[in-house]
Amino acid sequence: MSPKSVVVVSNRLPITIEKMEEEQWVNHSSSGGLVTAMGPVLRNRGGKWIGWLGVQEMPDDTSLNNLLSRSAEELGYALIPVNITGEEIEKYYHGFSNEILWPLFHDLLSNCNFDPQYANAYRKVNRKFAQAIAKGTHEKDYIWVHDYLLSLVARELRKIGAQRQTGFFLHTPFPPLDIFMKLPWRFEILEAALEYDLLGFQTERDTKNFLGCVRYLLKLKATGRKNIKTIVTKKGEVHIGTFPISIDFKEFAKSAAAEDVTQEVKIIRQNHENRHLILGVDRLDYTKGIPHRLRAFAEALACYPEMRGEIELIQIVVPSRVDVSSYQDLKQEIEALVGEINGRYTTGGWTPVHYMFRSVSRTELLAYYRACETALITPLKDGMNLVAKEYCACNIDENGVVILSEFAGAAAELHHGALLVNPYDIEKVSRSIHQAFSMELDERRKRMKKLRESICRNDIFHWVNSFLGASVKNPNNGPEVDFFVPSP
Ligand code: GDG
Repeated sequence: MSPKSVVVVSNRLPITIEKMEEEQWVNHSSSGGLVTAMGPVLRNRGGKWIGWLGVQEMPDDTSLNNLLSRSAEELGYALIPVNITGEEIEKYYHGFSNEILWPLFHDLLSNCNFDPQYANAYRKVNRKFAQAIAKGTHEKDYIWVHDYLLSLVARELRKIGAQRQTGFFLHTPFPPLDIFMKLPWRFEILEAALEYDLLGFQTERDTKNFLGCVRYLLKLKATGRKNIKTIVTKKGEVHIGTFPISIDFKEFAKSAAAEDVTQEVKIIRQNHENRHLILGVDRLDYTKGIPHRLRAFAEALACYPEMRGEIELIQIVVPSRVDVSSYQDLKQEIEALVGEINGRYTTGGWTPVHYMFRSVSRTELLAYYRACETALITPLKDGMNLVAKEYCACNIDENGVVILSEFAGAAAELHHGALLVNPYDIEKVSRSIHQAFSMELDERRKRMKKLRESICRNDIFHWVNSFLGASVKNPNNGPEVDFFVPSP
């Protein structure tokens, strides 16, 4: 009998590919937290990753095979691509996933476009993922599916008669009943979710929201232990738990202390001598609350004149979905606000907002984390927000302040050390900016130490181990291999 291995399924594979001259395809490995965390679970243990390559034009068979075997060799596990057509990307990815589920799950109902055409494409692509799983994995493999784009995969697996043990982790928040009720496909999404064997959410609030929807809409009650609940459906048992995602804390702390980052920190400090630097880093997305943050920063300059000439906001916005018109509108709104603030307050030698619309290298990002006295992280809603955790891990001098939205998943863990704010409350955010600016070193240290200790304890390896650990609570359920990952 084949051994049980872990198979990760996500919309995107952990590599990106690009066509060079002479029709040659090249691959680059991605280096996100999930890829780092899953490496030790998959590598040399028969592990596999299933996902889309991110290109509409697929390489021909020979180039594709070469590319995948080269990548598999580098990563130490197999890659199985799912082919998605241009029209499917429009309707499944941009449509159902990003015009319906993404805004709905972030409580932003007015951003939803409930176009009925999108639902079929979503089902069809989830079916394609199920087919790739059925074809590319063993019956005894453990299938770990990620995120809102693939909520129907377990149901599709059953429909095509493929028996697999499955787990699902939702990286976004799960909305409260009042919001979820508005989804025209609410029963289908909930019922399909209950076809997984284990469902994981970022925070207790998300888990409670999900259980509340199941209780009200499907009349099913959860029972069981404190941290893992069980729901019995016609199909069997589903386990539900909270597993807050994290980062490779030690790796971030180590890289932040490295020479290249230290040099970069010096340059940033020289360019902003004697200033209190406040950092914002976000993908261009309306959930991140960038305009609200800029208004709060302007309010702080208006209310606390002693901070003028002393504080500077460095706002990095990473381009994302720039071909979507609402995202272009958001970019224009941000740029108009930056222009207004700078136009109003700039003096010779002092510019209040430094705005970058591009992604920065990892070295640069870590240097900004280290160089800035305060992180201003104010999403309107966020599954977790890894920037908050990365900022703390890189704050090796332990003197930074985190101002954090109470609607970021990270607030559940970081509320003891961070200054929590409601991002819609411009006055409160502005007061918190002033509080961070005036905070004594002793208090900053006390708060930052707490934050760092907690993130170090609950790192990404802890997250993987708790999810996979919960999947084996039932011995017939989870992977048999010794998959536990030691924190390096
Ligand atoms: C989803 C959920 C949840 C950002 N700019 C640059 C850069 N980054 C990296 C950061 C961080 C990541 O991107 C962003 O992570 P977030 O957690 O903030 O947000 P989402 O992308 O929205 O992710 C979220 C997450 O899934 C995990 O479950 O926390 O709530 O929405 O790692 O470092 N990296 C580099 N240059 C940049 O300019 N190199």
